[in-house]
Amino acid sequence: MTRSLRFPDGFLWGAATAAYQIEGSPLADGAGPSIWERFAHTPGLMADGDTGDIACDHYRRHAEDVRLMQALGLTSYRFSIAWSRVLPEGTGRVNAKGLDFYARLVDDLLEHGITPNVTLFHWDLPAALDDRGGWLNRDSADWFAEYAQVMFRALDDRVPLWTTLNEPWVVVDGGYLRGTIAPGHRNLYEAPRVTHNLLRASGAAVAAYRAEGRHRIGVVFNLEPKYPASTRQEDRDATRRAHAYMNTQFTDPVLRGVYPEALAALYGAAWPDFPAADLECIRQPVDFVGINYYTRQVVRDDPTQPPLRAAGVPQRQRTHTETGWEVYEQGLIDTLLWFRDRYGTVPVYLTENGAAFYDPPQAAGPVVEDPLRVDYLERHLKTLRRAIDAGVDVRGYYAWSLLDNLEWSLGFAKRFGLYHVDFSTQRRTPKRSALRYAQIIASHGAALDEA
Ligand code: PNW
Repeated sequence: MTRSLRFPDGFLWGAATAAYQIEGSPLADGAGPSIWERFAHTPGLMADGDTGDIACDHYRRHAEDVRLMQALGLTSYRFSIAWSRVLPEGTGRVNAKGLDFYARLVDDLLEHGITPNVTLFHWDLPAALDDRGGWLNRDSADWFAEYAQVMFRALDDRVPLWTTLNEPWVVVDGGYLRGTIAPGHRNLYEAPRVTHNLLRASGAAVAAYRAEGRHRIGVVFNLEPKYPASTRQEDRDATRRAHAYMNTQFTDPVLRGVYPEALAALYGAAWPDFPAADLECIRQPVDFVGINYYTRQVVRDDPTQPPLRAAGVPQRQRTHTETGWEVYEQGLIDTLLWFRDRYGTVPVYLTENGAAFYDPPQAAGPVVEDPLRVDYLERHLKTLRRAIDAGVDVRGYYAWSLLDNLEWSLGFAKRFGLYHVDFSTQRRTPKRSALRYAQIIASHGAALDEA
């Protein structure tokens, strides 16, 4: 007899998006520009010259998109607020029209029985704040707390789940070390300072929430398990360094109040002496942690590369996505068990999981066939169910993403959506994975048994 894969009662079935990736109309109704507006309009930085000027036109089609969520049977939707729609200069004056867009979206979600899960920062820093040093300025923690407070006061009566930051590692690594995303810096000295100010900002927002929020707040990390390419000591050491850089650089200070020791050696002379009191602010207890899981990395020591540039060893025999990520669902349970063992029983949401695959264009067909994404979804949900059986307190799952969208500097060519978007007509078409996810949701996971 097969054990039923039904998920626990109250488990949230979601999909996720981010403001700049889907909304379009980035300057509408009095919004200020963000660093993504600037980055995307700097020639040569975006694949195919793509921008978020229109994206999925969600700013104007949000009602239609909520109906797509309803068709899936979603019980939760994770989205982000564009800070500069609400505070065009980043601090100070509030733009009522910007706030209003999100208030209407929240109301619409609630009317459809969908729990909003709101991310305050998914990478689109107001450009006005970048002009003041952005995340390199220690004042950024106060700016963020001020903005967070505006949002709490406007929406906490209707929003039960808040997250401060999405994936600080990607901001630090892509935005300040490698320059692949906004603001496009390449500076080893900036990276650890940005880590620190992002985490201080998150802590300050959590503290503000404790003062006046009535629900729950957490932070979202992208975690990627690291496995040594061999049993050689050099490979094991390189694996530990890669893990400290990508994972515990963020989770340890927030959940234990310390930076991993390995960081000082990794950053070398760029590692600053942070005031000890900052760690107390960073360590504000959170109500939950969001984990974004996509893939793993197999690490081999490479003495010819700087320590933060460790490239993974390709696993050629296995399936990879269009962004070059190995499909490795075992890494999800490994990560969740590691997280629970290291940090204890803090509730977890899987706030992103998904895959870019090439979806063959199907002229006017009712469904886009995406067998690889169906397989990815089923593998990861089954593995998530095993983690819950093993005692990890996982409260919900969010597929990345509801819609094909702007995959940051990779543009529109990398499609992660459950719904296909034709970017010339804005027509949305369900992919097979959307229909499969709807079945799984309707059966509360039991339909996974047949897969
Ligand atoms: C996440 N990595 O980004 C983001 O939260 C989404 O906005 C994005 O569209 C999605 O994943 C797909 O890429 C990541 O290099 C970017 O490990 C890079 C990494 C992880 C997550």
